[in-house]
Amino acid sequence: MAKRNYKMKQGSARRAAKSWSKGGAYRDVDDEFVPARAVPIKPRSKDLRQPDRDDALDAPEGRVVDSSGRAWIVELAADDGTATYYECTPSRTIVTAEEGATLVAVGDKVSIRPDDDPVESDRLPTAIIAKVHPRISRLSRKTAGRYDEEHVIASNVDQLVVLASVGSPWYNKRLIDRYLVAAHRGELDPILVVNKVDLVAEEDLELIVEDLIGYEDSLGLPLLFVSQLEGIGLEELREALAGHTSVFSGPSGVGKSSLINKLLGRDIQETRFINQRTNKGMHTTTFSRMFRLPDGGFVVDTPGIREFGVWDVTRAELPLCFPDLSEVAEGCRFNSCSHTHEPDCAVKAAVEAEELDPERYVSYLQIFESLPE
Ligand SMILES: Nc1nc2c(ncn2[C@@H]2O[C@H](COP(=O)(O)OP(=O)(O)O)[C@@H](O)[C@H]2O)c(=O)[nH]1
Ligand SMILES: [Mg+2]
Ligand SMILES: [Zn+2]
Repeated sequence: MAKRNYKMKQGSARRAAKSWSKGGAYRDVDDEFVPARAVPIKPRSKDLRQPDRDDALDAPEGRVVDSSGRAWIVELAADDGTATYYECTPSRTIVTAEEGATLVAVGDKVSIRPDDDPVESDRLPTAIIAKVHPRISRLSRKTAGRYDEEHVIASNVDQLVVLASVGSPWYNKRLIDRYLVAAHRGELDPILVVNKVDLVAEEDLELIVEDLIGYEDSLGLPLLFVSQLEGIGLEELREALAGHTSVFSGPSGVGKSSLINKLLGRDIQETRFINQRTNKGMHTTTFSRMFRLPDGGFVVDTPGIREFGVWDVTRAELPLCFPDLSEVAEGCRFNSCSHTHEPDCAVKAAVEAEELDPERYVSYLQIFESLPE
């Protein structure tokens, strides 16, 4: 389990709710449709992945900062603080320890072999990705659709910003709890950020804080209420992100890209790299991209997801991904209690006694059902 190295800010959510100023009328938002299609990224033949071979040793090492599912941008950082960017494709004989997972993901450390062809001034130099270095941490989900594969949304990040909003769309605790399982599984420290507080009246916001405060009180999660639009809570968010590499995830329309714009002080929708060769939309919100924060640290913007299937957790492991639940579970009659049908289940008793949040238990049951027996 990942170390909790963030500063606990008890009561910060309540303070944010109080400091919120009145006046935000409901605004129409263009809740753009982002397909949940996760492209399973494979070399032409899976057999060509090579876990051991290491002739990529001399190749320069960089980090994937941009993924379109077809091409990847790799940043090579020089000692003097400058960086060179390459447009890359994976080698057919790529070296990677990963099987059945996204081949190259944003955040991956990779070794690349720059191509020899002369660089044209109006496009990035090209290179081949020879090796993907082992992933230290990851945000993964079950690939949507017909593929039973791991979709790596971002790798080698240390913090997961679970972004939700209070209207257009409304937050969904089932989804939040799925993210927390993924954070636990992927060795990430989660923080819960609730955006668009300008959309609700003050008294409603108090109810919302009441509804979500358990994440801070029982789970020790940093919980921040912000409004990108009105600039509320952004200082606290900056503080929580400084020095970390954080992936922003959440449904389409919660404000991931606009918040990142605010944090960077520029418009990330603008094309960062011009892809003259394919002339395809390399840089719409359907892709993940990593940015350097002005105060140190990095953030990853990701496409909106519509489904978040928990990846690589067994039914037996699931209670461990619910620390509040597993704490109570010590009192169950059976060690192997699944907390679903067994007699003398301390978890069910705690839910009935309202010592454990019934909603967390609902999430547990729902994820439990979604996992293979
Ligand atoms: N009212 C309100 N709207 C916001 C706020 N933040 C973002 N939005 C709007 O929400 C919509 C979706 O934002 P976007 O950043 O594209 O969301 P993403 O899909 O999560 O990247 C846009 O129309 C934004 O203007 C906010 O704090 N308050
Ligand atoms: Mg976006
Ligand atoms: Zn039990």
